[in-house]
Amino acid sequence: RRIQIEREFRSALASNTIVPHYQPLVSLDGNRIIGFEALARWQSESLGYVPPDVFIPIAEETGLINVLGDQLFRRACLDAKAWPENFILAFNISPIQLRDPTIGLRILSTLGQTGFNPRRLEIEITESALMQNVAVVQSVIDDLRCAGVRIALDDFGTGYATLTQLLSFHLDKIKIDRSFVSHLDKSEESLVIVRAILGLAKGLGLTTTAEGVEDATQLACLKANGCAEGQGYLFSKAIPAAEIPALLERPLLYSSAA
Ligand code: G
Ligand code: G
Ligand code: MN
Repeated sequence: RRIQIEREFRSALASNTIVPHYQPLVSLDGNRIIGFEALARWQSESLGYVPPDVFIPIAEETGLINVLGDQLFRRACLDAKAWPENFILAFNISPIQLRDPTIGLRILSTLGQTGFNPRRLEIEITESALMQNVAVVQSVIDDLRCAGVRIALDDFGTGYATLTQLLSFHLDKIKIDRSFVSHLDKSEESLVIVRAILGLAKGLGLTTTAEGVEDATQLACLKANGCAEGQGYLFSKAIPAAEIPALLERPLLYSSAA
């Protein structure tokens, strides 16, 4: 099965059939959409839907992640140019992609070619990415930040980085992992952790996004504790680019939630 997926993956890559879908990023101050995170989606004719958890690791093992990433990023920049002018695009870069010291310059070159403003781009990287090849990662982050690109730390709280290690990088945003958000209403411990992360971020001057917001209780709790942005099924799952205009037409659900 793995060999079959890999074969289909190579042909999907050649025919550009793996495409980004977009999940809204919502400002909790008034529940306004302020941008979208690109998430790779592959609907294969022979295999059906293949989730990124399956094909991203294959792309990484085969070394094709750079080709895939570049393809998805170019497409995302072009799609994002059709959005309202101030909307941001968030794009994921895996630890393997960060081993390549040219990734930052490739991202900047695609921004130049597509005419997408670097100040509207947010690159998401995980804690584990920061722990490997520290010097390379640092220089990639510096290249990007110099050009105005913001850096978000994805899945915060699930990795093994120490605070000192994290703080040695210049970051702009922390994304609170959905495992903490999903237990907010049931577990006192999750609430304590979420509050601690929000306090830490505030003290360090970083913005915060809560991932995996699924219900109005979680939303109210995040808002009450000063979280700036949210993302999750409560607002919308990731949708194809073509569905974005319709999503922006109608008011967001829960816009009146406390
Ligand atoms: O999209 P969810 O829908 O299933 O994504 C699962 C995982 O795959 C997440 O950890 C997400 O960061 C990762 N992922 C999704 N799209 C991309 C992408 O375009 N590039 C990279 N590197 N990872 C992605
Ligand atoms: O690791 P990263 O944060 O990039 O991955 C985002 C992943 O989270 C994707 O797989 C996306 O489909 C998923 N996701 C987004 N919103 C929700 C949600 O509200 N609940 C759950 N369970 N998963 C979500
Ligand atoms: Mn992400």
